[in-house]
Amino acid sequence: MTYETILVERADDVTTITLNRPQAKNAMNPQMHFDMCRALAEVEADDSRVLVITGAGDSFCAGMDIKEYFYDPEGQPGGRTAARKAAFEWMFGRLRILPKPTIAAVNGWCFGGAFAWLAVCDFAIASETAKFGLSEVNWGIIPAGGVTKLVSQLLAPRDALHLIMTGEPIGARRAAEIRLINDVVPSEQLPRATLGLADELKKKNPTVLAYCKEVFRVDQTLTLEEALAFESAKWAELDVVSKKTWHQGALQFKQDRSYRPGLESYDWKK
Ligand code: V55
Repeated sequence: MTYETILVERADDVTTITLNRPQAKNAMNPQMHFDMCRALAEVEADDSRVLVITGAGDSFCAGMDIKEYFYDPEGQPGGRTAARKAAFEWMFGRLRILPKPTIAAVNGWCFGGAFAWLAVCDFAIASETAKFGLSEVNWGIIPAGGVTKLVSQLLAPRDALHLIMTGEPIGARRAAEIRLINDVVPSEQLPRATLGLADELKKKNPTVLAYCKEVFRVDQTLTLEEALAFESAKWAELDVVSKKTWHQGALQFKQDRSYRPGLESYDWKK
């Protein structure tokens, strides 16, 4: 499938979506939201194991396109409604709950609205040249579209409010320090580091990974009492769906001695 504003490639069971408006620092215009909706629907349905999202050129994603997403639609009937619906659909209706691991490979500038979907990716690895900032306050809006909420969930309050209220950009090292990202690597190593993590994830049972991710997400808003019940229920559901795949894990350890559970994965394909 080809798109106007993004590139979608598939290699070794890893789908890579590259935001491809480098002349606009990969700012998200309405067309990009429509393209991302379709692309993520495709990734959801295909049998790729890991999704990577990155940017073309020297930018990861400069946020919502100020002219095409915010300003131009002001006078039009419906305004931003259609584009905003599409943006929320791909970020929160699809990417956030995608039943496979997602990695943001932050290759450069990452601003404003990009934080909304950076925050809902499972992992983020950045090039040491990447810069992150909540630029909203710098031009007279608040971080909306879930950005304030998600940043406040991801970061400590002091760090979140500093980004939100100063609009001051931070480097990748600082971003790793405040745990906005998992790791920072030299630019030329970003693809290798990203695919290295993807390879680790590909060794795990994909069904189990999907349940890990869902339970982690849903647990956030539950009481301990509810979470204990939910985790037991989801484990029981996984046992049905996976036909107790963990019995293989137990036998390969105790009987075959073919792997060490603390250090590596059982062979879930057996
Ligand atoms: C922003 C982001 C949005 C949006 C409106 O903070 C404003 C910027 C992620 O979507 O719809």
